Amino acid sequence: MPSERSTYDLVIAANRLPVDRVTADDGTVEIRRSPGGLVTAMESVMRDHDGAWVGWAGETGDAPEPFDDGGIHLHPVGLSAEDVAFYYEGFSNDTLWPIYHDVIVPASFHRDWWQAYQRVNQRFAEAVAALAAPGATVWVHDYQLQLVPAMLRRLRPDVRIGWFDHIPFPPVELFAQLPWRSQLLEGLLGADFLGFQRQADARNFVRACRQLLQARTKRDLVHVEGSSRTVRAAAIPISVDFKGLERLAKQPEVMARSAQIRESLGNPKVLMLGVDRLDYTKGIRHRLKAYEELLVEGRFSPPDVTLVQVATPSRERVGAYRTLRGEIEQTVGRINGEYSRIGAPAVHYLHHSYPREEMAALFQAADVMLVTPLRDGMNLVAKEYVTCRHDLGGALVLSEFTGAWHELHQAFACNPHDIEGLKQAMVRAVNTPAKDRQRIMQALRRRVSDHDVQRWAARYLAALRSAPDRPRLEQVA
Ligand code: ADQ
Repeated sequence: MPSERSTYDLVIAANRLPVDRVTADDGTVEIRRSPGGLVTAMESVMRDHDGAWVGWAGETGDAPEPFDDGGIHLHPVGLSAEDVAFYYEGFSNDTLWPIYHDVIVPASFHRDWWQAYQRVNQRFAEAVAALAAPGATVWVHDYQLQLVPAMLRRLRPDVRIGWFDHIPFPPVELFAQLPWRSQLLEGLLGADFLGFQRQADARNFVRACRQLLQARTKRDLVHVEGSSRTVRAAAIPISVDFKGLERLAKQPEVMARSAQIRESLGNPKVLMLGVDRLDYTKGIRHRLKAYEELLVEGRFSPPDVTLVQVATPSRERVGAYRTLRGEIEQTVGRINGEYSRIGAPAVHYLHHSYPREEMAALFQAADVMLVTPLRDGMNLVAKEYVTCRHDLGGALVLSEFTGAWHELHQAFACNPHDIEGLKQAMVRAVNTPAKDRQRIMQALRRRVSDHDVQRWAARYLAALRSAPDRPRLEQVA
Protein backbone atom coordinates (compact mmCIF):
# COMPACT_ATOMS: atom_id res chain seq x y z
CA MET A 1 0.00 0.00 0.00
CA PRO A 2 1.45 3.40 -0.91
CA SER A 3 1.40 5.93 1.94
CA GLU A 4 -1.19 8.72 2.09
CA ARG A 5 1.51 11.41 2.07
CA SER A 6 2.28 13.25 -1.13
CA THR A 7 5.43 15.20 -0.18
CA TYR A 8 8.41 14.41 2.05
CA ASP A 9 10.98 16.34 4.07
CA LEU A 10 13.75 13.95 3.01
CA VAL A 11 13.96 12.64 -0.54
CA ILE A 12 16.70 10.29 -1.74
CA ALA A 13 17.48 9.93 -5.45
CA ALA A 14 19.61 7.01 -6.59
CA ASN A 15 19.78 5.10 -9.85
CA ARG A 16 18.21 2.02 -8.25
CA LEU A 17 15.53 1.61 -5.65
CA PRO A 18 16.61 -0.52 -2.68
CA VAL A 19 14.35 -3.32 -3.92
CA ASP A 20 13.55 -4.50 -7.43
CA ARG A 21 10.07 -5.50 -8.55
CA VAL A 22 10.50 -8.52 -10.71
CA THR A 23 7.58 -9.84 -12.76
CA ALA A 24 7.83 -13.59 -13.35
CA ASP A 25 6.65 -15.30 -16.57
CA ASP A 26 3.38 -16.27 -14.85
CA GLY A 27 2.73 -12.60 -14.02
CA THR A 28 3.43 -12.84 -10.28
CA VAL A 29 5.38 -9.92 -8.84
CA GLU A 30 8.32 -10.53 -6.55
CA ILE A 31 10.13 -7.88 -4.46
CA ARG A 32 13.89 -8.53 -4.47
CA ARG A 33 16.64 -6.59 -2.70
CA SER A 34 18.78 -4.94 -5.36
CA PRO A 35 22.55 -5.49 -5.35
CA GLY A 36 25.45 -3.23 -4.43
CA GLY A 37 27.06 -1.11 -1.77
CA LEU A 38 24.88 1.99 -2.04
CA VAL A 39 21.72 0.12 -1.17
CA THR A 40 23.42 -1.73 1.69
CA ALA A 41 24.43 1.57 3.26
CA MET A 42 21.36 3.71 2.62
CA GLU A 43 18.78 1.11 3.58
CA SER A 44 19.80 1.19 7.22
CA VAL A 45 19.84 5.01 7.19
CA MET A 46 16.38 5.35 5.65
CA ARG A 47 14.85 3.10 8.27
CA ASP A 48 15.51 5.94 10.78
CA HIS A 49 13.87 8.65 8.63
CA ASP A 50 10.40 9.09 7.22
CA GLY A 51 11.43 9.73 3.67
CA ALA A 52 10.92 8.89 0.02
CA TRP A 53 13.34 7.17 -2.35
CA VAL A 54 13.28 7.87 -6.09
CA GLY A 55 14.94 5.31 -8.37
CA TRP A 56 14.61 2.74 -11.11
CA ALA A 57 12.75 -0.45 -10.14
CA GLY A 58 14.88 -2.75 -12.29
CA GLU A 59 12.50 -3.54 -15.18
CA THR A 60 12.25 -1.67 -18.46
CA GLY A 61 9.02 -0.01 -19.57
CA ASP A 62 6.57 2.21 -17.75
CA ALA A 63 7.29 2.89 -14.10
CA PRO A 64 5.28 0.73 -11.67
CA GLU A 65 3.01 2.55 -9.21
CA PRO A 66 4.77 3.95 -6.11
CA PHE A 67 4.83 1.49 -3.21
CA ASP A 68 6.05 1.30 0.39
CA ASP A 69 8.60 -1.16 1.68
CA GLY A 70 9.95 -1.33 5.21
CA GLY A 71 8.70 2.15 6.09
CA ILE A 72 10.24 3.82 3.02
CA HIS A 73 8.07 5.35 0.31
CA LEU A 74 9.47 4.08 -2.99
CA HIS A 75 8.85 6.07 -6.10
CA PRO A 76 9.91 4.28 -9.30
CA VAL A 77 11.26 6.15 -12.33
CA GLY A 78 10.61 4.40 -15.65
CA LEU A 79 13.47 3.54 -18.00
CA SER A 80 12.94 2.28 -21.55
CA ALA A 81 15.20 -0.43 -23.00
CA GLU A 82 17.06 2.32 -24.85
CA ASP A 83 17.48 4.37 -21.64
CA VAL A 84 19.01 1.35 -19.93
CA ALA A 85 21.34 0.66 -22.86
CA PHE A 86 22.41 4.30 -23.35
CA TYR A 87 22.10 6.06 -19.97
CA TYR A 88 22.93 3.14 -17.64
CA GLU A 89 25.05 0.56 -19.44
CA GLY A 90 26.48 3.11 -21.87
CA PHE A 91 27.17 6.52 -20.37
CA SER A 92 27.21 5.53 -16.69
CA ASN A 93 29.06 2.24 -16.90
CA ASP A 94 31.08 2.44 -20.10
CA THR A 95 31.95 6.16 -20.12
CA LEU A 96 31.96 7.50 -16.55
CA TRP A 97 32.87 4.32 -14.62
CA PRO A 98 36.17 3.70 -16.47
CA ILE A 99 37.15 7.40 -16.38
CA TYR A 100 36.41 7.57 -12.64
CA HIS A 101 38.40 4.34 -12.01
CA ASP A 102 41.77 5.26 -13.50
CA VAL A 103 40.84 4.07 -17.04
CA ILE A 104 41.64 0.45 -16.12
CA VAL A 105 39.74 -0.25 -19.35
CA PRO A 106 39.29 2.42 -22.04
CA ALA A 107 36.17 4.60 -21.87
CA SER A 108 33.70 4.84 -24.76
CA PHE A 109 32.29 8.20 -25.81
CA HIS A 110 28.98 8.36 -27.69
CA ARG A 111 26.86 11.44 -28.17
CA ASP A 112 23.58 9.51 -28.12
CA TRP A 113 24.56 8.04 -24.71
CA TRP A 114 25.07 11.58 -23.44
CA GLN A 115 21.63 12.61 -24.78
CA ALA A 116 20.06 9.72 -22.86
CA TYR A 117 22.01 10.62 -19.69
CA GLN A 118 20.61 14.18 -19.82
CA ARG A 119 17.10 12.94 -20.54
CA VAL A 120 17.06 10.45 -17.67
CA ASN A 121 18.64 12.90 -15.21
CA GLN A 122 15.87 15.39 -16.09
CA ARG A 123 13.27 12.68 -15.41
CA PHE A 124 14.77 12.02 -11.99
CA ALA A 125 14.90 15.76 -11.21
CA GLU A 126 11.21 16.13 -12.10
CA ALA A 127 10.21 13.14 -9.97
CA VAL A 128 12.13 14.53 -6.99
CA ALA A 129 10.71 18.04 -7.51
CA ALA A 130 7.18 16.62 -7.31
CA LEU A 131 7.85 14.70 -4.07
CA ALA A 132 9.87 17.22 -2.07
CA ALA A 133 8.02 19.24 0.57
CA PRO A 134 8.74 23.02 0.73
CA GLY A 135 12.31 23.48 2.00
CA ALA A 136 12.90 19.71 1.94
CA THR A 137 16.31 18.05 2.04
CA VAL A 138 17.18 16.15 -1.13
CA TRP A 139 20.09 13.71 -1.13
CA VAL A 140 21.20 12.67 -4.62
CA HIS A 141 23.51 9.68 -5.03
CA ASP A 142 26.33 8.74 -7.27
CA TYR A 143 27.77 9.11 -10.75
CA GLN A 144 24.58 8.21 -12.64
CA LEU A 145 22.84 11.39 -11.44
CA GLN A 146 25.42 14.17 -11.67
CA LEU A 147 23.14 16.54 -13.59
CA VAL A 148 20.25 16.22 -11.14
CA PRO A 149 21.46 18.86 -8.63
CA ALA A 150 21.41 21.73 -11.17
CA MET A 151 18.25 20.48 -12.89
CA LEU A 152 16.48 20.23 -9.56
CA ARG A 153 17.65 23.66 -8.44
CA ARG A 154 16.05 25.16 -11.55
CA LEU A 155 12.75 23.42 -10.73
CA ARG A 156 12.85 23.85 -6.95
CA PRO A 157 15.19 26.59 -5.72
CA ASP A 158 13.71 26.25 -2.21
CA VAL A 159 15.09 22.78 -1.45
CA ARG A 160 18.44 21.89 0.11
CA ILE A 161 20.42 19.69 -2.28
CA GLY A 162 23.26 17.31 -1.44
CA TRP A 163 25.09 14.80 -3.64
CA PHE A 164 27.30 11.93 -2.52
CA ASP A 165 29.88 10.28 -4.74
CA HIS A 166 30.18 6.56 -3.92
CA ILE A 167 33.03 6.04 -6.36
CA PRO A 168 36.34 7.89 -6.75
CA PHE A 169 36.40 11.34 -8.36
CA PRO A 170 39.22 11.23 -10.92
CA PRO A 171 42.22 13.51 -11.24
CA VAL A 172 41.55 16.38 -13.64
CA GLU A 173 43.96 14.87 -16.21
CA LEU A 174 41.54 11.94 -16.64
CA PHE A 175 38.29 13.84 -16.06
CA ALA A 176 39.32 16.31 -18.79
CA GLN A 177 38.95 13.55 -21.41
CA LEU A 178 35.16 13.72 -21.06
CA PRO A 179 33.66 15.73 -23.91
CA TRP A 180 30.90 16.82 -21.49
CA ARG A 181 33.19 17.68 -18.57
CA SER A 182 31.90 21.25 -18.09
CA GLN A 183 28.25 20.21 -18.10
CA LEU A 184 28.96 17.51 -15.50
CA LEU A 185 30.73 19.96 -13.18
CA GLU A 186 27.97 22.53 -13.65
CA GLY A 187 25.40 19.83 -12.91
CA LEU A 188 27.09 19.03 -9.61
CA LEU A 189 27.49 22.69 -8.70
CA GLY A 190 23.70 22.86 -8.47
CA ALA A 191 24.10 21.19 -5.06
CA ASP A 192 24.75 22.95 -1.75
CA PHE A 193 27.10 20.24 -0.51
CA LEU A 194 29.06 17.51 -2.32
CA GLY A 195 30.31 14.54 -0.31
CA PHE A 196 33.18 12.26 -1.35
CA GLN A 197 34.80 9.11 0.03
CA ARG A 198 38.33 10.51 0.34
CA GLN A 199 39.83 13.98 0.69
CA ALA A 200 41.72 13.32 -2.54
CA ASP A 201 38.38 12.89 -4.37
CA ALA A 202 37.04 16.21 -3.01
CA ARG A 203 40.31 17.92 -3.96
CA ASN A 204 40.14 16.46 -7.48
CA PHE A 205 36.67 17.92 -7.88
CA VAL A 206 37.66 21.39 -6.67
CA ARG A 207 40.72 21.35 -8.92
CA ALA A 208 38.59 20.32 -11.93
CA CYS A 209 36.27 23.30 -11.27
CA ARG A 210 39.27 25.62 -11.07
CA GLN A 211 41.01 24.35 -14.18
CA LEU A 212 38.10 23.49 -16.44
CA LEU A 213 35.51 26.12 -15.43
CA GLN A 214 37.96 28.79 -14.27
CA ALA A 215 35.90 28.85 -11.07
CA ARG A 216 37.20 30.72 -8.03
CA THR A 217 37.96 28.23 -5.26
CA LYS A 218 39.18 28.46 -1.70
CA ARG A 219 40.10 25.32 0.26
CA ASP A 220 36.98 23.11 0.00
CA LEU A 221 34.73 25.83 -1.45
CA VAL A 222 33.83 26.54 -5.08
CA HIS A 223 32.21 29.82 -6.03
CA VAL A 224 29.52 29.40 -8.68
CA GLU A 225 30.10 31.94 -11.46
CA GLY A 226 27.21 34.30 -12.14
CA SER A 227 25.51 33.65 -8.79
CA SER A 228 26.13 34.42 -5.15
CA ARG A 229 26.36 30.71 -4.39
CA THR A 230 29.25 28.79 -2.90
CA VAL A 231 29.38 24.99 -2.92
CA ARG A 232 31.34 22.93 -0.41
CA ALA A 233 33.09 19.69 -1.40
CA ALA A 234 34.40 17.51 1.44
CA ALA A 235 35.18 13.92 2.39
CA ILE A 236 32.65 12.00 4.47
CA PRO A 237 33.60 8.31 4.09
CA ILE A 238 30.73 5.83 4.02
CA SER A 239 30.52 2.89 6.42
CA VAL A 240 28.48 -0.10 7.55
CA ASP A 241 25.78 -0.69 10.16
CA PHE A 242 28.30 -1.96 12.73
CA LYS A 243 25.88 -2.71 15.55
CA GLY A 244 23.27 -4.38 13.34
CA LEU A 245 25.77 -6.51 11.46
CA GLU A 246 27.72 -7.45 14.58
CA ARG A 247 24.48 -8.51 16.26
CA LEU A 248 23.69 -10.70 13.26
CA ALA A 249 27.19 -12.19 13.27
CA LYS A 250 26.82 -13.08 16.95
CA GLN A 251 23.67 -15.11 16.41
CA PRO A 252 24.30 -18.76 17.32
CA GLU A 253 22.84 -19.95 13.98
CA VAL A 254 25.27 -17.74 12.04
CA MET A 255 28.23 -18.97 14.08
CA ALA A 256 27.11 -22.57 13.65
CA ARG A 257 26.77 -22.01 9.91
CA SER A 258 30.29 -20.60 9.81
CA ALA A 259 31.68 -23.78 11.40
CA GLN A 260 29.61 -25.81 8.96
CA ILE A 261 31.08 -23.92 6.00
CA ARG A 262 34.63 -24.73 7.16
CA GLU A 263 33.65 -28.32 7.74
CA SER A 264 32.19 -28.69 4.27
CA LEU A 265 35.42 -27.27 2.81
CA GLY A 266 37.36 -30.03 4.59
CA ASN A 267 38.48 -27.85 7.53
CA PRO A 268 41.41 -26.23 5.72
CA LYS A 269 44.20 -24.76 7.85
CA VAL A 270 43.81 -21.51 5.95
CA LEU A 271 40.61 -20.39 4.26
CA MET A 272 41.03 -17.36 2.02
CA LEU A 273 38.01 -15.40 0.83
CA GLY A 274 37.23 -12.85 -1.87
CA VAL A 275 33.77 -11.24 -2.23
CA ASP A 276 33.23 -8.85 -5.11
CA ARG A 277 30.89 -7.76 -7.81
CA LEU A 278 32.47 -9.18 -10.95
CA ASP A 279 34.12 -5.91 -11.95
CA TYR A 280 37.55 -5.17 -13.46
CA THR A 281 38.12 -2.55 -10.74
CA LYS A 282 38.10 -5.20 -8.00
CA GLY A 283 41.48 -6.76 -8.85
CA ILE A 284 40.16 -10.35 -9.00
CA ARG A 285 42.58 -11.32 -11.79
CA HIS A 286 45.57 -9.96 -9.86
CA ARG A 287 44.44 -11.83 -6.74
CA LEU A 288 44.11 -15.11 -8.65
CA LYS A 289 47.52 -14.60 -10.26
CA ALA A 290 49.17 -14.07 -6.86
CA TYR A 291 47.39 -17.11 -5.43
CA GLU A 292 48.34 -19.27 -8.42
CA GLU A 293 52.01 -18.29 -8.11
CA LEU A 294 51.97 -19.18 -4.41
CA LEU A 295 50.63 -22.61 -5.41
CA VAL A 296 53.24 -23.00 -8.18
CA GLU A 297 55.99 -22.14 -5.70
CA GLY A 298 54.58 -24.62 -3.20
CA ARG A 299 54.21 -21.94 -0.53
CA PHE A 300 50.47 -22.69 -0.38
CA SER A 301 49.00 -26.08 -1.14
CA PRO A 302 45.46 -27.43 -1.05
CA PRO A 303 43.82 -28.93 0.92
CA ASP A 304 45.71 -27.01 3.67
CA VAL A 305 44.93 -23.74 1.94
CA THR A 306 41.88 -23.03 -0.13
CA LEU A 307 40.32 -19.94 -1.71
CA VAL A 308 36.61 -19.16 -1.88
CA GLN A 309 35.90 -16.49 -4.47
CA VAL A 310 32.36 -15.14 -4.50
CA ALA A 311 31.93 -13.11 -7.68
CA THR A 312 28.46 -11.72 -8.34
CA PRO A 313 27.95 -11.21 -12.07
CA SER A 314 27.38 -7.55 -12.85
CA ARG A 315 26.70 -5.33 -15.92
CA GLU A 316 26.90 -8.33 -18.19
CA ARG A 317 25.81 -6.43 -21.27
CA VAL A 318 28.90 -4.22 -21.17
CA GLY A 319 31.69 -5.80 -23.24
CA ALA A 320 34.52 -5.29 -20.70
CA TYR A 321 32.54 -7.22 -18.08
CA ARG A 322 31.89 -10.17 -20.38
CA THR A 323 35.57 -10.30 -21.28
CA LEU A 324 36.56 -10.19 -17.62
CA ARG A 325 34.18 -13.00 -16.71
CA GLY A 326 35.66 -15.18 -19.45
CA GLU A 327 39.21 -14.47 -18.28
CA ILE A 328 38.44 -15.19 -14.65
CA GLU A 329 36.63 -18.41 -15.42
CA GLN A 330 39.51 -19.56 -17.56
CA THR A 331 42.02 -18.80 -14.79
CA VAL A 332 39.94 -20.56 -12.14
CA GLY A 333 39.63 -23.57 -14.45
CA ARG A 334 43.39 -23.65 -15.03
CA ILE A 335 44.23 -23.36 -11.32
CA ASN A 336 41.73 -26.05 -10.38
CA GLY A 337 42.88 -28.34 -13.20
CA GLU A 338 46.43 -28.10 -11.93
CA TYR A 339 46.14 -27.93 -8.14
CA SER A 340 42.81 -29.39 -6.99
CA ARG A 341 42.50 -32.83 -5.52
CA ILE A 342 39.34 -34.89 -5.60
CA GLY A 343 37.09 -33.31 -2.98
CA ALA A 344 39.55 -30.45 -2.41
CA PRO A 345 39.40 -27.72 -5.06
CA ALA A 346 42.09 -25.04 -4.96
CA VAL A 347 39.47 -22.38 -5.77
CA HIS A 348 35.77 -22.50 -4.96
CA TYR A 349 34.20 -20.09 -7.44
CA LEU A 350 30.66 -18.99 -6.63
CA HIS A 351 28.33 -16.79 -8.60
CA HIS A 352 25.43 -16.64 -6.20
CA SER A 353 23.95 -13.74 -4.32
CA TYR A 354 23.66 -14.61 -0.62
CA PRO A 355 21.45 -13.40 2.22
CA ARG A 356 23.17 -11.28 4.87
CA GLU A 357 23.29 -14.18 7.37
CA GLU A 358 25.22 -16.35 4.92
CA MET A 359 27.63 -13.50 4.14
CA ALA A 360 28.26 -12.99 7.86
CA ALA A 361 28.92 -16.73 8.27
CA LEU A 362 31.32 -16.70 5.33
CA PHE A 363 33.22 -13.73 6.78
CA GLN A 364 33.53 -15.54 10.10
CA ALA A 365 34.76 -18.68 8.41
CA ALA A 366 37.55 -16.90 6.50
CA ASP A 367 41.06 -16.73 7.97
CA VAL A 368 42.20 -14.23 5.36
CA MET A 369 39.94 -11.76 3.58
CA LEU A 370 41.37 -10.59 0.25
CA VAL A 371 40.24 -7.09 -0.74
CA THR A 372 42.54 -6.20 -3.62
CA PRO A 373 40.86 -3.62 -5.91
CA LEU A 374 42.85 -1.63 -8.44
CA ARG A 375 40.59 1.28 -7.53
CA ASP A 376 37.52 1.40 -5.28
CA GLY A 377 35.61 4.37 -3.84
CA MET A 378 35.40 2.76 -0.39
CA ASN A 379 34.83 -1.04 -0.40
CA LEU A 380 32.25 -2.02 2.16
CA VAL A 381 33.28 -5.68 2.13
CA ALA A 382 36.47 -4.77 4.05
CA LYS A 383 34.41 -3.04 6.75
CA GLU A 384 31.80 -5.81 6.86
CA TYR A 385 34.53 -8.40 7.36
CA VAL A 386 36.06 -6.71 10.40
CA THR A 387 32.57 -6.01 11.79
CA CYS A 388 31.76 -9.73 11.69
CA ARG A 389 35.06 -10.72 13.42
CA HIS A 390 33.87 -10.17 17.01
CA ASP A 391 36.03 -13.19 17.86
CA LEU A 392 39.08 -11.09 16.79
CA GLY A 393 40.00 -13.89 14.41
CA GLY A 394 40.96 -13.43 10.78
CA ALA A 395 43.19 -11.06 8.84
CA LEU A 396 42.39 -8.41 6.24
CA VAL A 397 44.59 -7.98 3.16
CA LEU A 398 43.64 -4.54 1.82
CA SER A 399 44.59 -2.66 -1.32
CA GLU A 400 45.97 0.84 -0.91
CA PHE A 401 43.73 1.86 -3.80
CA THR A 402 40.51 1.54 -1.82
CA GLY A 403 38.91 4.34 0.18
CA ALA A 404 38.79 1.87 3.09
CA TRP A 405 42.59 1.73 3.29
CA HIS A 406 42.64 5.41 4.28
CA GLU A 407 40.80 4.45 7.44
CA LEU A 408 42.08 0.91 7.99
CA HIS A 409 45.85 1.44 7.91
CA GLN A 410 46.55 -1.43 10.29
CA ALA A 411 45.36 -4.00 7.73
CA PHE A 412 47.88 -6.05 5.70
CA ALA A 413 48.32 -3.44 2.97
CA CYS A 414 49.06 -4.30 -0.63
CA ASN A 415 49.53 -2.75 -4.03
CA PRO A 416 47.68 -5.25 -6.26
CA HIS A 417 49.72 -4.24 -9.32
CA ASP A 418 52.80 -5.55 -7.52
CA ILE A 419 52.19 -9.30 -7.65
CA GLU A 420 55.28 -10.08 -5.53
CA GLY A 421 54.13 -7.57 -2.93
CA LEU A 422 50.61 -8.97 -2.98
CA LYS A 423 51.96 -12.49 -2.45
CA GLN A 424 54.04 -11.26 0.49
CA ALA A 425 51.00 -9.57 2.05
CA MET A 426 49.02 -12.83 1.71
CA VAL A 427 51.84 -14.85 3.28
CA ARG A 428 52.27 -12.30 6.08
CA ALA A 429 48.55 -12.40 6.83
CA VAL A 430 48.82 -16.18 7.23
CA ASN A 431 52.07 -16.25 9.22
CA THR A 432 51.59 -13.36 11.64
CA PRO A 433 51.18 -14.74 15.16
CA ALA A 434 47.57 -14.95 16.34
CA LYS A 435 48.15 -12.47 19.16
CA ASP A 436 49.39 -9.78 16.77
CA ARG A 437 46.54 -10.48 14.35
CA GLN A 438 44.05 -10.05 17.20
CA ARG A 439 45.57 -6.71 18.13
CA ILE A 440 45.28 -5.56 14.53
CA MET A 441 41.69 -6.78 14.27
CA GLN A 442 40.78 -4.95 17.45
CA ALA A 443 42.13 -1.68 16.05
CA LEU A 444 40.28 -2.17 12.75
CA ARG A 445 37.03 -2.93 14.55
CA ARG A 446 37.37 0.12 16.78
CA ARG A 447 37.68 2.34 13.73
CA VAL A 448 34.59 0.91 12.03
CA SER A 449 32.51 0.85 15.20
CA ASP A 450 33.36 4.52 15.94
CA HIS A 451 32.62 5.50 12.33
CA ASP A 452 29.55 3.49 11.41
CA VAL A 453 26.96 4.20 8.73
CA GLN A 454 24.64 5.99 11.15
CA ARG A 455 27.44 8.40 12.01
CA TRP A 456 28.21 8.80 8.30
CA ALA A 457 24.61 9.77 7.54
CA ALA A 458 24.38 12.12 10.52
CA ARG A 459 27.64 13.81 9.53
CA TYR A 460 26.51 14.07 5.92
CA LEU A 461 23.14 15.59 6.78
CA ALA A 462 24.74 18.01 9.27
CA ALA A 463 27.25 19.11 6.61
CA LEU A 464 24.40 19.58 4.15
CA ARG A 465 22.40 21.64 6.65
CA SER A 466 25.32 23.87 7.52
CA ALA A 467 26.69 24.26 3.99
CA PRO A 468 27.14 27.90 3.05
CA ASP A 469 24.50 30.03 1.43
CA ARG A 470 21.18 28.46 2.27
CA PRO A 471 18.52 29.95 -0.02
CA ARG A 472 15.70 31.36 2.05
CA LEU A 473 12.16 30.33 1.19
CA GLU A 474 10.87 33.90 1.22
CA GLN A 475 13.49 34.91 -1.36
CA VAL A 476 12.31 32.40 -3.90
CA ALA A 477 8.56 32.44 -3.28
P1 ADQ B 1 30.27 -1.69 -4.90
O1 ADQ B 1 31.23 -1.48 -6.01
O2 ADQ B 1 29.06 -2.48 -5.21
O3 ADQ B 1 29.81 -0.29 -4.25
P2 ADQ B 1 31.18 -2.62 -2.16
O4 ADQ B 1 31.44 -1.38 -1.40
O5 ADQ B 1 32.15 -3.69 -1.89
O6 ADQ B 1 31.17 -2.40 -3.73
O7 ADQ B 1 29.74 -3.14 -1.79
C1 ADQ B 1 29.23 -4.37 -2.23
C2 ADQ B 1 28.09 -4.81 -1.32
O8 ADQ B 1 27.43 -5.93 -1.90
C3 ADQ B 1 28.58 -5.24 0.05
O9 ADQ B 1 27.63 -4.86 1.01
C4 ADQ B 1 28.65 -6.78 -0.07
O10 ADQ B 1 28.49 -7.47 1.15
C5 ADQ B 1 27.49 -7.05 -1.01
N1 ADQ B 1 27.73 -8.27 -1.78
C6 ADQ B 1 28.74 -8.52 -2.64
N2 ADQ B 1 28.64 -9.74 -3.17
C7 ADQ B 1 27.54 -10.30 -2.63
C8 ADQ B 1 26.89 -11.57 -2.79
N3 ADQ B 1 27.35 -12.51 -3.60
N4 ADQ B 1 25.77 -11.80 -2.07
C9 ADQ B 1 25.28 -10.83 -1.24
N5 ADQ B 1 25.85 -9.63 -1.07
C10 ADQ B 1 26.96 -9.36 -1.75
C11 ADQ B 1 29.98 1.09 -4.59
C12 ADQ B 1 31.43 1.55 -4.71
C13 ADQ B 1 32.20 1.21 -3.46
C14 ADQ B 1 31.50 1.81 -2.22
C15 ADQ B 1 30.02 1.48 -2.22
C16 ADQ B 1 29.28 2.24 -1.13
O11 ADQ B 1 32.04 0.97 -5.86
O12 ADQ B 1 33.53 1.68 -3.53
O13 ADQ B 1 32.09 1.27 -1.06
O14 ADQ B 1 29.41 1.80 -3.46
O15 ADQ B 1 29.54 3.61 -1.20
